[in-house]
Amino acid sequence: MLKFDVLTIFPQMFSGPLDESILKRAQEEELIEIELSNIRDFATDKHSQVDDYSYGGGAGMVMKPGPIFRAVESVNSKEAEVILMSPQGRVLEQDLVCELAQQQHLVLICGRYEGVDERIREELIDREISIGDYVLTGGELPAMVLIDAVSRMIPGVLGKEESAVEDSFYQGILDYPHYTRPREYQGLGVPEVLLSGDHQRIAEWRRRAALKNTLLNRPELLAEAELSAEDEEILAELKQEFLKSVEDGVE
Ligand code: 4HQ
Repeated sequence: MLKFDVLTIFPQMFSGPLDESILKRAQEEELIEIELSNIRDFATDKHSQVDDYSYGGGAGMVMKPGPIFRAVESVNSKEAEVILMSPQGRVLEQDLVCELAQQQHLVLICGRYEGVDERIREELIDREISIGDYVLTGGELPAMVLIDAVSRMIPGVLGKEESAVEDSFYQGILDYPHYTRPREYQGLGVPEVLLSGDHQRIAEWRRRAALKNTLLNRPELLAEAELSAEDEEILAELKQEFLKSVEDGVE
């Protein structure tokens, strides 16, 4: 069981995305637990203030240390990893997702405004994670993205039909194309091999298609991917085919 504690001033944002489909079932089956705490509940003044002006001036509002320190203390757990969602963090990729899925307790802090008081970072945060190089209005959507990606790596969360072993990035390459019924749609067919029932040939076609997809769309992934000697051969062939098609002026 992996517990997520989420600290946010907008806990209502989380109902919806986490309460449908796979994550709903994962919570019902107690494979994961998601507890939302409102940082505002840990404010002590009569206006329940959670932000204040930036020292130095002119830089917008900053989240005050007090409410967040007390919110973290309230979920206190010695083994918990305390994570701040922030564009300054390590970018979330599948290897980090798998590492987080090994943990027992993750505390996710969602900042708003210009960010959090630096003393929160110095004293409370074990790691900072970004979901990508763009600026959002708060850490709530990043926390939901992290919870979704991490939860689906926990054994039992995905059924065998949707197993994580098969999907994109599992071996560091992109997915192969998928087809379903009808067999012909608006004159467009399905590759014959997929209808053949020959599982060996189907597996070979899919591997080749996944490698081609990666070579054409995200070639930089291939340097880090887990590739077999056979994969390397297929890639060499695909590059040859590509060079030939350029010479012939096809692409
Ligand atoms: N923000 N990945 C600013 C992000 C972000 C991201 C979160 C915006 C925190 C204060 N977080 N706040 N990208 O853009 O994680």
